Amino acid sequence: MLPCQSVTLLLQQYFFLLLREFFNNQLMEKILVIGCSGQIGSELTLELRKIYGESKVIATDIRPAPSEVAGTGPFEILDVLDASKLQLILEHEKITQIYHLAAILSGNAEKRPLASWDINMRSLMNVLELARELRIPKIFWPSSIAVFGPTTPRFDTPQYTIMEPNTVYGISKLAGERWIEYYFNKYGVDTRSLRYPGLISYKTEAGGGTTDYAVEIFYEAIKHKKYECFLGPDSALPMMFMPDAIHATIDVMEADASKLSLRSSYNVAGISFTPKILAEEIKKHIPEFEITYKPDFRQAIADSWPARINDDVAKKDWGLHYEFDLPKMTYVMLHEVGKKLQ
Ligand code: VAH
Repeated sequence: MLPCQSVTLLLQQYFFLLLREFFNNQLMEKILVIGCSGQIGSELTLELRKIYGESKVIATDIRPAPSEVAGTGPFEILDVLDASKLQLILEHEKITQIYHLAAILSGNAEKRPLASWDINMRSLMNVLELARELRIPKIFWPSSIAVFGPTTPRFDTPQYTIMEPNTVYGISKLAGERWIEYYFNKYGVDTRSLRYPGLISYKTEAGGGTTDYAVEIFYEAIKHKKYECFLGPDSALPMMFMPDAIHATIDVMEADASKLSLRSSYNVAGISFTPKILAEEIKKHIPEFEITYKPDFRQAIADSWPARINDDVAKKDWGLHYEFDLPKMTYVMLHEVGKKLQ
C-alpha cells in the first residue's frame, strides 16, 4: 500500500472515530428540563429536542406544558420542591443533564417574599443535592443581572464587582451563585450558569418580571397602537432576544469544562436600551404607535439594576456571541407577534 493510501485510511478511521464519539455522546445524553412551561423553558426544550432528539428531553413543570412542548416529546407534572419525585425521575430516566429553570421572578417575588425565597432556594438545593448523590454530570441554572444592586457600577458592570441586591429575586440569585460554586468546589457538581438580562420572546408571554414591558409593548403596539409603560422613559436595562439567550445557554453547557474560568455565573450583556428607545424603534414600523409612562413598584427594582454590563469573560472563555441587535429583534418580534394575533 502506498504511503498516501495508508494516510488516507488513517484519516478516514480517525474521522469515523470522531463521528462515533459525537453520536455516542448525543445518544447517551438524557436531559431533564425543570420549568418547561416558562419563558425560557418552553423555547429551550424545543431547541434541546432538535439537538438531542425529542425522546431524549424530558420536559417537566408544576403546570401544564404549552402545546408545542407537550406535543413534541415526554412531559411530566413536577413540583421541584418534591425531592422524592425529582429523584424518581432522575433515576428512572437516567438523566445526564438538568436544566433547572423554575423560579419566581423579580416582580412577583416582591409580592410573596418568604414563599419566593423558599421556592427559589429549596428547589436549587434539591437539584444540587440530588446531582451530588446521583452524580448527574451537568446542571444549568439561570442567574440574573438582578444579582447586582444600587451600589453596583451601573455602566459596563464587570464580571466581578460590588453585589448588594435589594430584591428577593436578586438575593436568591446571589445566594444561588454562591451555592453552585460551593457544590462545584466541594463535590465536583458541574453547574453552568448565566446572568441573564431581561429576555424578550414571542413564543411565551413574560411571567412577572421587571423587564416584561419589553414583551408586552409589542402586543399592545400591534393590538392598540399604544402602550402605558410601567417603567419611566429613560430606564436603561440590558436585554436579550430569546434565540441569543438559548444559543448562549447551550454553548456554555457544551463548553469544555477546562475553558470555564468561573463557577458562579457569567455576565451576558445582550443589548441595552430604554423604553423610549424601544418605542422609537417600533415607530419605524408602526408610525402611529404612542407610548405613555406610569412607573409602578417595578421602577425601584429597575433602578437598582445595571444599565449595561460587560460580558468579556464569557466571550473569552466560551465564545459568547449575538445574532440580534435592537432593529433586527424589533422586526422579528413585530412580525411574529403580528402572526400570533391574527
Ligand atoms: C425579571 N425577567 O424581570 C427577569 C430577569 C433581569 C430580569 O431576571 O425578573
